[in-house]
This record gives sequence, C-alpha cells and structure tokens, in this order.
Amino acid sequence: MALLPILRYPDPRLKKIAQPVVEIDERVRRLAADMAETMYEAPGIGLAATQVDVHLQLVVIDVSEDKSDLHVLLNPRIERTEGSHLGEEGCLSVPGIYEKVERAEKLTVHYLDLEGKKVSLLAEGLLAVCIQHEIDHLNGKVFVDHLSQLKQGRIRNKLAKQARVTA
Ligand code: GNR
Ligand code: NI
Repeated sequence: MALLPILRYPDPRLKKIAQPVVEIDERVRRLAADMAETMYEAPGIGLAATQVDVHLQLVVIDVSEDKSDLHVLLNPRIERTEGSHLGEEGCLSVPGIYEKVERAEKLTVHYLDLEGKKVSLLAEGLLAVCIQHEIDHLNGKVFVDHLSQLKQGRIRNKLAKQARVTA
C-alpha cells in the first residue's frame, strides 16, 4: 500500500476526463487500495482517481465515522435524482476552502464493484453529496467550478497566497 500525492487546484490535470475501467486487474485493485489509504490518511470522505492523476473512472468513498463503510465505485453513472440540497463542501484538492454548493438531495447510482458486479445504490445525505462531488472530478470538474466567477477569483488568490507562504 502507498500514499499517493493529491493534485491541487488549479492544476490543469484536474480538468482531464476519466476513461472507463475496462478490466479489473491488479493495477486497478492496487489503485483502489492506495486511494482508500490516501483518503483515510488525509483525512477525507471521498477521493476520485483524477485527484491522484490517474484518469480512470474509479472513486473511493467512506462517510462513516469509523472507517467502516468503504465503497469502491468503478464507472459510476447517476441514473435518477430527486430534490435539491444546498450544503457546504470542501475538497482535498482545494485545501482550506469551504463553500455552499447545490446538489441533488437523493440519487440512484449504478456502478461496478471491485469484483465486477453491477451495483445499484440509493443514496441521500452526505453520501449523495459525496457521490456527486466525486463524479464531478471524473468529469474534470471541481466544486469551485459551481461558484460565481467572483468567488472563483478570490479562491485562486487565496490559494496562490497560501502557496507563497508554504513554499
Ligand atoms: O473530504 C471531503 N469532504 C467533503 C465534504 C463535503 C462535500 C464533499 C466532500 S468530498 C471531500 C474529499 C474530496 O475532495 N473528494 O474529492
Ligand atoms: Ni474533491
């Protein structure tokens, strides 16, 4: 197992579109294990392969308090959504920034698990938010892209300033 470096916004590689997983081989299994370790260590409740510069449709999620509910989603597709919900989001690729984003309140997501089995999961609450946030990453989108241009500009300035003091 290994900790993987996480790309930081506005790295242009965060805009790449992830490709479907076509074969669940040792490389995919190792990537999922390393991503889970990286997510728990951060700590975070989700991580998309895009964030570790692998452009495959793979995400790991665990919204439990005690690391007891790991989900590995390959090729996830949102099939149905219901309602809307405005909630504060953060992102491991945008450290220290928290902003409200509007998302669907409930959703059904279809994906393959690591055994290649088709799964249909009905999600709400934080899990539903996280699934939408991670699928955005696979499509080259970060939560900041949902905000006004004014807020995006302020966030870029703040991150550039942070980068100067930590350098
Ligand atoms: O750890 C994370 N917390 C979080 C909180 C609210 C909404 C979304 C998230 S996902 C984030 C981890 C991350 O950046 N995943 O891509
Ligand atoms: Ni994120």
